[in-house]
Amino acid sequence: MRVAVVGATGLVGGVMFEVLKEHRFPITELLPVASARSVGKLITYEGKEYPVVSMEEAIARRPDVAIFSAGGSTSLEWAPRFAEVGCVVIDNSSAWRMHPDKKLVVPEVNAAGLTEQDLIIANPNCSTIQMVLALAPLHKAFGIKRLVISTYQSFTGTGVPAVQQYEAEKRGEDTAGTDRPYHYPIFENCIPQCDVFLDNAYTKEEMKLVHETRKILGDDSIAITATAVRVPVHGGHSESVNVEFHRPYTVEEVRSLLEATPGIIVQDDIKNHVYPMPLLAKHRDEVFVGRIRRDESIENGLNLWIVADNLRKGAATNAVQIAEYLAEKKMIGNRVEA
Ligand code: 2RA
Repeated sequence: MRVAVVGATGLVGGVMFEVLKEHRFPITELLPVASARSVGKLITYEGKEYPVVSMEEAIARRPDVAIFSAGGSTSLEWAPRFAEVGCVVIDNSSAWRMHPDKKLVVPEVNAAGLTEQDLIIANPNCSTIQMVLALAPLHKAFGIKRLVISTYQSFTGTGVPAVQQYEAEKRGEDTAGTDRPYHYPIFENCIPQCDVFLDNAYTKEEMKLVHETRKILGDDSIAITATAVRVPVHGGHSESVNVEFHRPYTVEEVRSLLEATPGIIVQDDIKNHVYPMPLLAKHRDEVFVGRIRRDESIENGLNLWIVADNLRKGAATNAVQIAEYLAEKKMIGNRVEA
């Protein structure tokens, strides 16, 4: 399979190569793609060096699949041009997620809806992916009426600049006045702002959780409110999720449904201090769920604690799993070369 990785020199791009290798994705030709300033740089993949190429060069090679992690504006401009040559684009940016004609996919939840006509497929936001993977079976069983979400998001979600800000502050440097991504220090701090504020006083990150969750679960009636917080943590995003169901449930039913869900690992044994933490989720592809308990303050209420590596299942792994699904269904990689 001829595979393009667009945004090859970014944080997610680097993890993408790790995941492709670990999953033994069938690559016959690898096309690392990045901005003009990176063209010619060498990317090592499975012991072989590949030069970073331009968008135009990658398109000319007519890849079977292109996995984008290059930001929304780049994806809006270039994803259609890859699609024009029959390449399936899996895009990590927010550019196409809410587009009415584009599918927003967490493979374990809704890959079955994909068809050969889907040439641009949107990867959901990291904090959405880990949450809907856990909520999908519960929504099916008990019907979700309302969600109250608090996220604790790794600074790695903001990419290399945020890692550089964190590391500088950890060394004791004052980053005030530098071109840092956050308004305030992130080291030994929590910042209640992920992305920019909108007119409704929520951030883009918080509204992604609202809109994307409804689209993936296929239910616009779900009432959702969210607070997204940036935290000085490396290994992943954590989420406290309060759920109100339409129908009665038992904690045992919830635990069984989660344990039966591919991609979910239940870590829930409070007597032995067993619960999910970014420390344990880092470099893992799974979503970890714990602190499963009834919310006694409302009827049919449930509290969950959900943790995942935001660069893996929150981005690279989910995208590779979409590509694996497409390959398995022979929706990519079956092109006869002219
Ligand atoms: C973040 N989910 O964590 C966003 C983008 N990766 O900043």
